[in-house]
Formats: sequence, structure tokens, C-alpha cells
Amino acid sequence: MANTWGYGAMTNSLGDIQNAKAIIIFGANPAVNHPVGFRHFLMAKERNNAQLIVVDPRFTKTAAKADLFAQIRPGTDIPFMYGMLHIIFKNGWHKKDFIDQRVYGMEDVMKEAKKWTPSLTANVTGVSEDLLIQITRAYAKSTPGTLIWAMGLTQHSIGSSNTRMAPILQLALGNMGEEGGGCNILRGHDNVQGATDMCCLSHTLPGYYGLSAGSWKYFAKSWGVDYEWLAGRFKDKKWMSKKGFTLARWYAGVLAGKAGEDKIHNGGTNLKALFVMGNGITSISQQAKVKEALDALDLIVLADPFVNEAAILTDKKDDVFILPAATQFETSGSVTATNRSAQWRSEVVKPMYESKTDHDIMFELAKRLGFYDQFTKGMLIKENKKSFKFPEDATDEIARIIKTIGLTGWTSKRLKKHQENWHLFDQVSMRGIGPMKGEYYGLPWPCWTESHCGSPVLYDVHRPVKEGGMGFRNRFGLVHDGVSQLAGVGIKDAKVEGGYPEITAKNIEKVLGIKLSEDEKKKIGKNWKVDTSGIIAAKCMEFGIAPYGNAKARAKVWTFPDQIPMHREPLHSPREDLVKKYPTYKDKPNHYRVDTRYASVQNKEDWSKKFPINLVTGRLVNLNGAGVENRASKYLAALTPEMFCDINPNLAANHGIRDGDMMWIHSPEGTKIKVKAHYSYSVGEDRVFIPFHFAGFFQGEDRTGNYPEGTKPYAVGESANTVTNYGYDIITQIPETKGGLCRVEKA
Ligand SMILES: Nc1nc2c(c(=O)[nH]1)N[C@H]1C(S)=C(S)[C@@H](COP(=O)(O)OP(=O)(O)OC[C@H]3O[C@@H](n4cnc5c(=O)[nH]c(N)nc54)[C@H](O)[C@@H]3O)O[C@H]1N2
Ligand SMILES: Nc1nc2c(c(=O)[nH]1)N[C@H]1C(S)=C(S)[C@@H](COP(=O)(O)OP(=O)(O)OC[C@H]3O[C@@H](n4cnc5c(=O)[nH]c(N)nc54)[C@H](O)[C@@H]3O)O[C@H]1N2
Ligand SMILES: [Mo]
Repeated sequence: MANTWGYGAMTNSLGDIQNAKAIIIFGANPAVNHPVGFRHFLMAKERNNAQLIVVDPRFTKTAAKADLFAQIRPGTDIPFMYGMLHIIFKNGWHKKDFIDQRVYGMEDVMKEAKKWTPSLTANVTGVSEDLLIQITRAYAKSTPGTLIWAMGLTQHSIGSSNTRMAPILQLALGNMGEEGGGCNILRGHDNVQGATDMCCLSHTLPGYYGLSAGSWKYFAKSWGVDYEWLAGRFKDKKWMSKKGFTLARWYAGVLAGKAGEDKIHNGGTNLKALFVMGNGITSISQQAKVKEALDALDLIVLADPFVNEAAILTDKKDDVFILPAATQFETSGSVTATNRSAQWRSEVVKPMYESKTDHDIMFELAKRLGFYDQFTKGMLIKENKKSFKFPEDATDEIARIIKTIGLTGWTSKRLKKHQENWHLFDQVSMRGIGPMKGEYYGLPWPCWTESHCGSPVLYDVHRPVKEGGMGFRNRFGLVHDGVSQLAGVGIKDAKVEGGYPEITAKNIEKVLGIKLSEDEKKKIGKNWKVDTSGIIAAKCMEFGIAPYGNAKARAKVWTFPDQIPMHREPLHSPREDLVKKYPTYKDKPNHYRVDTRYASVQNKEDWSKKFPINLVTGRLVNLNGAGVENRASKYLAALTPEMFCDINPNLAANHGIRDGDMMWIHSPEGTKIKVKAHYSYSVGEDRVFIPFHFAGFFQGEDRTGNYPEGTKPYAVGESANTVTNYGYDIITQIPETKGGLCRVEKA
């Protein structure tokens, strides 16, 4: 369900990984977290003799299958990638033509990479010079190479810079827009891609439309509701354009005003009620604060098929409601996979007992709150209906409105046809055969029109647009610092040569060299994103171009605090000497409504003195997320019956901790958890690993008496998030749950 954790979609697909000649993985453990998809990685090894390279602070199950493994210090992936680029540029292994034609700002990257000599990189990352050189050669010399990442790269105060650095490495090697290449981000939950595309987030409207008045007006019109009515739902019109709180920091909205808490900018009020639909709550960093916030709320509503463990964590006795939600098996509709393909799902059983589906819960809420008609009107508009059929009409509404990422082709009719014929598609190329010939499985977006085939590989200029080709999007103007932002290469078979801007009503005649009829001029929307007439999309298809332009990818983002990605030490770093050289950001006021601390935390003291151990958190194969679903299964729970900590035997023994002993983990926040020591050489002596799937205990206290009778899961334990450190990304506010410090002690 909705969350703020993931970043980006796959440019290619899981199957396409079979085309890779080399694979490099930063901060993902697919053997555990994407075990079905991991098959394609192993196939690439078998088919192409592809080198599998894993960069991770732990020796994971994925690392066990790797040809080369770098045990990196947490939070130092940017230095590692600059270290690779240093060697690549020095040896001329980069793709010069590709960079010239399709990338803006690579000179700045080259300048920074020059500093990251193998010896400096080794000092900062903990990976030896020899191994760095070996990895770089193996990866750069075997193209196309695919770059994989997941949460090990994102959950840092510099997570957004990390996710820019990885594509830069791929751009330098010309690995973008190629089969077997690309940035393949392994996403999280079932349909997390769909939730992101629908922007269940606090800073955009669906389809990434932003919060400008123009976007709101487009949606008001598309939903058939009055813009002024929408504005009237806000305290004041000015709040329409302001970002809301994030999932990571809602607690700050409750606690603001108390001594020592971060200030908020929320129109003079604190948050008083919490409605949860599909989040475990114990998965959120700063659990002690989260608990305090839960206790302070006036109202808590938990819509969940299980007993959401927020109810176990809180001491609040009144006004905590659990609404029994149905599961995904008790409903139907479209979901979006990690590679941008849609899948239609059918209901397996009717909602059981008194449970209701999520959409019914929302419809009932909208009725009680008095805006049901406005909430559902968008589903009636297309055919001027009196009543709607869910979810088909909702899917068709999305297809009608969302142009930005090209969902026009995703009608419920087409998606159902793909579901019925999934056996007629090839797993690697995703191409259909027989009656599905000419389409790619699940119509991966952008799917520009109701007859477009979908786009299996983003930014691929070697294939015509009608077969899924396109350039990089033109989003940031035509010229910057006197340099053209348009691509120096055209798309195959396009009737427009070279790069071109995003298509608008104003420039369409000039770019395509056509004359619009008077009727077309009347109907056409301002630009391709809001053109409900379909004229721009149709003309673009006729001319073989993608409506969003053909531009250069930006290695340099001139509006960000770091224009090119820069290394910055985590807020809690084990290397005080490097904090001085690579300090974090200045504190950031009003970051999604909350004043967020950076330098003031990092500089408060030399954290490494009292908390010398790196704290790495992550996942187990048998448990998912906050874990309540799987810990309620006898068989899955039996594999890890209690919360534990992977600790290097040398580190443990030096603290008098035996294998199987209980131990304390203390955090710089002053919080602690009591867990079972699990001897493991997968971590070095300077770090420990804990999974975050447990709940039911809090700082040594057994709270399992709070489970309503018969609902206590088979496995319970401390939440890792009680000891994850304060720290949030400067752009997205993802918590720094993979880059903190701790201290260990025998319990
Ligand atoms: N079985 C199972 N599968 C899942 C899930 C689950 O809970 N259980 N959750 C799903 C979800 S929501 C998601 S988002 C995905 C996440 O999938 P992954 O991102 O693969 O999951 P993690 O185990 O959290 O983190 C991956 C790796 O990052 C490493 N890491 C930590 N810090 C760093 C660092 O600074 N640099 C580098 N290079 N690596 C680092 C960790 O050691 C870990 O091995 O999995 C999905 N699949
Ligand atoms: N320390 C640390 N913390 C982390 C992470 C980490 O790596 N380290 N990873 C982060 C990441 S990437 C993620 S995605 C989050 C995951 O954490 P959560 O988002 O908390 O993930 P889930 O356990 O999947 O929680 C889903 C909740 O939804 C309920 N649910 C399941 N199906 C349905 C449904 O159909 N409808 C409704 N209404 N509810 C349903 C489940 O019972 C459960 O209570 O954790 C984050 N927290
Ligand atoms: Mo996730």
C-alpha cells in the first residue's frame, strides 16, 4: 500500500536481466527479497557468463552467488561509484559519443571523480584498491551491464544522491536505453509501483502532476468537480500547493511543541487523529517517538486484515478502532509491477466474515464525511453513466487522466486481455505472440495511446516509438548555462530529426512541420500532459516521436543542494575524521512541514566514541515488512521464532556475549532493545545486522498482553526501529535506517 520508501521504477524488466553481460548490485539482496526474480540473474550468469558483482556491508545470500563481492562500509556508495568512475575515465572506458549526444553535466562528474583515487576510495569505503579495480574492469568492459539497487542505497540521509549517482555510472558507460542494461530498481510491496504512480504521497497529485494551481485545475476538470469546492476543503487556498507530512515523520506532527521536539509548519495545529490503511507502524524509524505520538492522539483507526501492532505499542485505551480490511485475494483490479507493467487481478474469494475491501472502506468514509458524489464522479464521466462499476471504471478513469507517464493505453479491457493471455508472452523480451503479437506484457508504461504496445526498455532510441522507443524526457527547459538540453540523436524511424522539446499546443506545428485544422486548434490541450483531446498523442505517434520530448539526461541538477552527487557522512558516522571532510547538510527548516536536523545532530558530539558499531537493518526471506502477516503463520514464524542480532563472534566475545545469549543494543537516541545474539561471520567486527520485522516488545518490556485474545502472532520481539537513528534524506525524507550507530552489551 501507500508508502514513501521506494524510488523510481525499473528502466528495463526482470526478464531483461537475462540479456545482461554484467550485473552490479548496490544495496539489494534479491536472493532473499526477490527470490523469484533472482532466477533471471542466475540465467544471465548461465547464458552470457555475466559477472555478478555485489556491493553490500554484509555477506548476504546474494553475495554467496556473486563472482565479486565488496563488503562496503554503510553509506559510502557514492565514493565507491566515484572510485569506479575515476578508473573508467582514466582508462577511457566511458562511452564518449553517448555522453556527448545524450548527457548534460558529465564534465562536473569527471572533475569530482578525479579526486576519488583508488587509495582515497579504499580509505573511505573499506574496500581494497585491488578489489575496486577488479570490479570496475569486470563491469565496465562487459556491456551492456545492468545496475540493480534497492533499500541499501536509498535509506540514507544522502539516499536521493545515491539514486542519482547510480544512473550517472550507467550513463557514463552508455548502459541506458539498452536491452540488458539500465537501472533496475527492485521495488518493494506488491503494487508499490502502482501506489507511487498514483502518488499516495504528500507532495504530488496522481501521475506526478505536482501541486500547482494548474494541476489542481486539470484534476478538478477531469474529476468533474468544481475547483473552488476542492479549494474549500483546505483551511486556506495556499495550503493546496504545500507538501504534507510524510509517513516517516507524522509523529513529529503530533509531538511538536513538546520540549526538544522538531518544530512543525502546519497552520497552527498539531495532528490529532491517525488513519492507517496498510502500514504496520512498527516499521517506522524512531519507535519511541512513534509510541509517544500514538499515546497522545485523540483517535486511531487501523484498517487492516490483521491486528495492526500500533494497537499493541500504544497505551491508549479509548478511541482505538480496528477495521477488518479484506486482503488482495478478496478483491480485484489492476496492480503495477516493478517494471511498469500492469496486471489485472481477479477476486479469489468474496470478502470473508465482516471484512470490507479497502475501496469499500474508503467509499463508506466518503459517504460519512459528505463527499461521496465528488469522490466517485470521475468514474461516471467518460460515458456519462448513472452508476459505476468498480474497479473497471476506476482503471478507465486513470487511463483517461494520467498522461505524464503514459497510462492512456491502460484500459480495463486491454489489461484483462493481457491477464487472460499471459501464456502468449515471452519472459525475456516480453513480446506477445499469436493474438497478442505486437504488444508487450502488461503494456509497460509509457503506453501512449489505446493502441500503443507499451515500452519495455525506457529511453531506447534504437527502436521506433510505435515499438516502445523514446529518448530522455525534456523537463527542464531547452537551454541551461548556454548548453542545449535537447538530445544530439534522433529516435529510430522518427520523422523529426535529433532532439526536440516536449510537445505543446504552441510548438506542435513548428516541431512537426504541420498545420492544425481550426477544429483541432479548438480542441487541443495546452500541452501533452493535459491534452484530453488526444490530438497531441495521435500526431506524435504519426510522426514517430514520444510526446514528452527527446532531451539529454541530467547528470547535474542545478536546483538540488548538491548539483552533482557528493559524498556526505551519515549523521552518525563511525569515522569522525571523515565527518570534518565530508560533513552533512545544514539543518533544513520546513522539510515536509517539519524542521529537520542534519549538522546539529552530526556535530553534537563524536558519536563514534560511545556508539562505535555500525547498525545495519534489513530483511529476512520468511518475513515481510512489519511482519505481522507472516509471524501469524506457524510455519514461517518457526524459521525465526524470535528477534535476533547477527553479530561477529569476535565482537560478541569481546563483550562477553555467547551465541544465543540475550544482548542489549543501545542507540544514540538513548533507546535500547533486548535481542538474542546470533553469531555470524556475515558481518565484520565493526557492524551488526538486525531484521525489522518484529513487534510486541518495547525496550525490554513484554507488551504481548495487549493482543486481543487469540491474535498474538507465533513470533514476537523488539522492533529494530526502536534503535534506528535519527536522520532523513534531504529531498525525500526517507529515514536513515541503513546508516546508524549503536553500542552492544550483554543482557
Ligand atoms: N522476504 C521479504 N521480501 C521482501 C520484503 C520483506 O520484508 N521480506 N520487503 C519488500 C520491500 S517493501 C522492499 S522495499 C524490498 C527491499 O529489498 P532489499 O533492498 O533487498 O532489502 P534490505 O534487506 O532492506 O536491504 C538490502 C541490502 O542493503 C544492504 N545495505 C545496507 N546498507 C547499505 C549501504 O550503505 N550500501 C549498500 N551497498 N548496501 C547496504 C543490506 O545489508 C541488505 O543486504 O524487498 C521486498 N521483498
Ligand atoms: N529499520 C528498517 N525499517 C524499515 C525498512 C528497513 O529496511 N529497515 N524498510 C522500510 C520499507 S522499504 C517499507 S516498504 C516498510 C514496510 O513496512 P509496512 O509498510 O509496515 O509493511 P507491511 O508489513 O507490509 O505492512 C502492511 C500492513 O498492512 C496490512 N495489510 C496487508 N494487506 C492489506 C490490505 O489489502 N489492506 C489493508 N488495509 N491492509 C493490509 C498488514 O497486515 C500490515 O499491518 O518498512 C520500512 N521500515
Ligand atoms: Mo519497501
